[in-house]
Amino acid sequence: MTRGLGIAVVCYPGLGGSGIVASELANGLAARGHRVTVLATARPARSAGDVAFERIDVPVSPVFEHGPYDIAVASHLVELARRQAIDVVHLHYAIPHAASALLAAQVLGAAAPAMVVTLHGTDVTRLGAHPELRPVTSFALAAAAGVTTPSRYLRGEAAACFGLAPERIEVISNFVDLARFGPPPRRDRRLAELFGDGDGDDGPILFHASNFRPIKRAPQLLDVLARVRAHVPARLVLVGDGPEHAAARARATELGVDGATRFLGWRDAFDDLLEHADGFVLASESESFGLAALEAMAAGVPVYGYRVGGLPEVVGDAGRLVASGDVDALAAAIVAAGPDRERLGRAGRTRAEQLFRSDAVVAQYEAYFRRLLGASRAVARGIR
Ligand code: GMT
Repeated sequence: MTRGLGIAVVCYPGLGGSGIVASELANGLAARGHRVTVLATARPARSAGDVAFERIDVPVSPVFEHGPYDIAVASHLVELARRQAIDVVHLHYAIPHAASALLAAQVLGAAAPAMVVTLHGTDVTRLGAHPELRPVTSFALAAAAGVTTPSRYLRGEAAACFGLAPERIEVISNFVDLARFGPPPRRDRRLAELFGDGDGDDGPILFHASNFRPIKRAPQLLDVLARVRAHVPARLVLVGDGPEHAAARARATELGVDGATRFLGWRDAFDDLLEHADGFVLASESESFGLAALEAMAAGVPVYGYRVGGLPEVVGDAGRLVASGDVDALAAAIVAAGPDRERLGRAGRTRAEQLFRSDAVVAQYEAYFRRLLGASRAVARGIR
């Protein structure tokens, strides 16, 4: 019988997809018998209570403006690896985690665990090329035992940005909990009730969930809604919070679609609402993957957005993607696809089941870790 691995997972616990993927992966690996410890500045929302968690405590001092997070992560890893058997450290989001891993590995020397970095998106596409970040991040990624991306698109971007050979980067897709996100036994009018008319039936209700960062272009969703409403009396429910939340609300007022929108703010869970929507809409300028789109697909909800980044790899035939920034085309696609809602929704669920099952992807990570460990042991024994 193969022994369970000691795995440390480092991630951001905040509102982003990288923290969701990291914590759900940690849960899945623990369920497969591995000893998993999650390290973050707070316990991530979806981290299971029975997975070990250690808080990274970044010192504060009037001497420095920003706490030395990167050194705190490295030091915590060193201390953890000395205290318990760790085979693999899996770091989510390269900045600054790749550099922290390199530092920890240097301190630990020959006893260092295998360092694996999963690139998630803006750590490549927005921050990766920053001159204050790229030299060290490229060096640290080259030194890591393994590097993964959730899409082929991001692998290409990462290889170009950090000068890595594409074959050094393993594509392992994100995944979805098919039990948590699924079509409801019977769709009901709970979204319409948010507008105070649960008995009415006057047009599709669209859904959006994000962290409202500028890259999501959330205000543009209201422009899309206004254009769709020129044809059908659609409405839009938005979940989440972030820097452009206020701008999106203001855009709804400017366009006179206040009454057709509901901003629900941040919620830990929204699957009970999403599954009753007629479509999931996003206007992102870039998405390495689009985890929220996958969750909608698993719930049997068609996805409408722009043909950017890794979204086409994820969405396939489960929705409609149009040229980036073409608000008219996106609105037209939503209107035209309306009668196809059930078929597109079924295609999304099938695609999620076939390509993005959590058990299959967790097993893929496990096999990847074992392969890296096998290779490093072979090198240590002088076997090529
Ligand atoms: O890169 C980011 O903006 C942050 C990151 C996150 O933590 O939300 O999002 C990225 O990682 C997700 C999980 O892998 C992907 O589903 C998102 O598409 C990706 N965001 C971008 O590429 C903008």
